[in-house]
Amino acid sequence: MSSLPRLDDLIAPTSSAELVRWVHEVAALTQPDRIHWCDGSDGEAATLTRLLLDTGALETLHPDYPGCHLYRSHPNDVARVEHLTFVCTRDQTDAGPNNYWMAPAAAHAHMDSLFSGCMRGRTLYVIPYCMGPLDSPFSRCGVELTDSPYVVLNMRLMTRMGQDALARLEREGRFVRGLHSTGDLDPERRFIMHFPEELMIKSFGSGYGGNALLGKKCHALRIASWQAREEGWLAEHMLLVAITNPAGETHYVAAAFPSACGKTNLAMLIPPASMPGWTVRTIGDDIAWLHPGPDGRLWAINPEAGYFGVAPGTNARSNRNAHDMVRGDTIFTNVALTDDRKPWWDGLEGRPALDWRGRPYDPANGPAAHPNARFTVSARSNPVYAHEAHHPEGVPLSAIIFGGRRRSLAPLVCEASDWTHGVLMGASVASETTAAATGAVGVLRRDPMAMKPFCGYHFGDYWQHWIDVGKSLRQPPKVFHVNWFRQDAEGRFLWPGFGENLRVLAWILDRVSGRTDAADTPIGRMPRVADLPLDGLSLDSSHLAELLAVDTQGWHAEYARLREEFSLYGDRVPVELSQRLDSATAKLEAQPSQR
Ligand code: OXD
Ligand code: MN
Repeated sequence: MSSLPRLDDLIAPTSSAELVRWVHEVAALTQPDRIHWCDGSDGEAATLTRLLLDTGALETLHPDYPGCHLYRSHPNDVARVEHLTFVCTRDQTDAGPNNYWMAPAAAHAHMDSLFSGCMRGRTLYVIPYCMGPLDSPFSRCGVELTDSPYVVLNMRLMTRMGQDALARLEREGRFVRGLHSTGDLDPERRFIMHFPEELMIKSFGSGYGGNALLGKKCHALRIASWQAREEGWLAEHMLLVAITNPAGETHYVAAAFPSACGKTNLAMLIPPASMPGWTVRTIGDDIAWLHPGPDGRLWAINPEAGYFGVAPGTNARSNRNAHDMVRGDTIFTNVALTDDRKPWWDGLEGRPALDWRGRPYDPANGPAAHPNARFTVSARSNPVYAHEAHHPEGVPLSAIIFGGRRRSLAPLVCEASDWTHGVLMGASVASETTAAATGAVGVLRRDPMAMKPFCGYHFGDYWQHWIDVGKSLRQPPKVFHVNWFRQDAEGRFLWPGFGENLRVLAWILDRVSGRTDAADTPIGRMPRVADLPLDGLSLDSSHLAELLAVDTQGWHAEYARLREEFSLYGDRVPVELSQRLDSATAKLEAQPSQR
């Protein structure tokens, strides 16, 4: 039975007939009491915040945190759900073994049955948004329809949302459609479905960021990666930084690490005191869209406008910029509280009084803040936000860095001999799992280009696309692999990480500028100890040797595992990539065993 919409809800503030038609179609299916077209204004945000405070969904914090609020999600809804995330292509093979697949017709039918009537008693919010600067030819618009005011407030911090985005969308006509409802948060009725051929997303049953803020992973990675392949560019799970050396030379670097491996920390890195004259500024901390430019270089934009960062571990020592940034206008999700209502998580001073579920803190119940507790904050609050983030043409990349969280084997840094070798390095990224997704933590899993949960199509085709993009570049960025997470036998980290990572970045930039040599090894080019700028850092020389060693036997086993994993992708694995793996193995064989 269809209820009559209110008259003012039918008066849509847009000239896009397609958008109006879709909103009415969704309203007929989901039966909301009201439709609200978001304009992105401060007044709108204040009204929604008040609404959520009144219902108790948001809570105010200590006055030292002006404009900040606490949100507690349902305890069963605290992370991305990869096993419930689908890519629904007409031909199953296009989604690849790296995605769960369902036939589009069956997926639509299933999702529509879940959405049927699900917004009764609720408001349907229409969120027009633009991923990327409003005036960039590389930006893409989308519209999220959701029944969650929390999602609206987060999307306002994370994207360019509201009237200006709507105006661009009306000019362009094309937009990604995302339909979202928190439903009843029943994990049995939770699905995140992507229809790349229709530029459509349907997400039901979760309010958690990666599942519900559809501009982020769903649009800017899964759908965008598909569009990018059709159009000759790359949508990647990468941070973007501007690094300026003491001579005033600025380089732009993109880096791909799996979730919760410190992308936000690297993007906001504070140079160590012993490296005066260096500055690092953030362009983005999670997603980069890369386009071959007319000059033969690779140009990058950050499609996002805010950060959805992991809170635990963020403190004045690990990331003072982020620590300062979340002192105002921030939404905290699933953090603990001190007795004077300050947000708290592991790594901060003070003591938790209430845990992330609002219970009096009791260590028997586990950590006080959820390990995947988050902050959502506008990039404008970042003290080192780079003005280049607004450049419509993006920034030209000098280097691309891949990395993972690996306690053994992968050295501190290694340079690819050329682009295709770089693609092999990217395809071999592996990392120990973290709390950003549901499932076991600390298990090594292969995460090619850090895109395992986010690539919207077959990995074999994706690697081919990477190789093809490289061929279109006359000055491709140099490609590197880093590992900040090596441990000794007792589980102690061998490398201090955080700000000290700039030493590795400095070597990388020296390589880019041809200022330093590197040693050829069977796995790539590596610095000799004397090449790394280590002044002011006291590091055990045996640790350094360990960090830069090549464990020939270990790499043999690694390449054998990689060959096995490539075989999962069948004949779509590019021949050039397999050949590179063969030649990498042959190089190891020519090398006397080091262990
Ligand atoms: C994220 C993630 O939230 O990668 O950025 O999980
Ligand atoms: Mn991420």
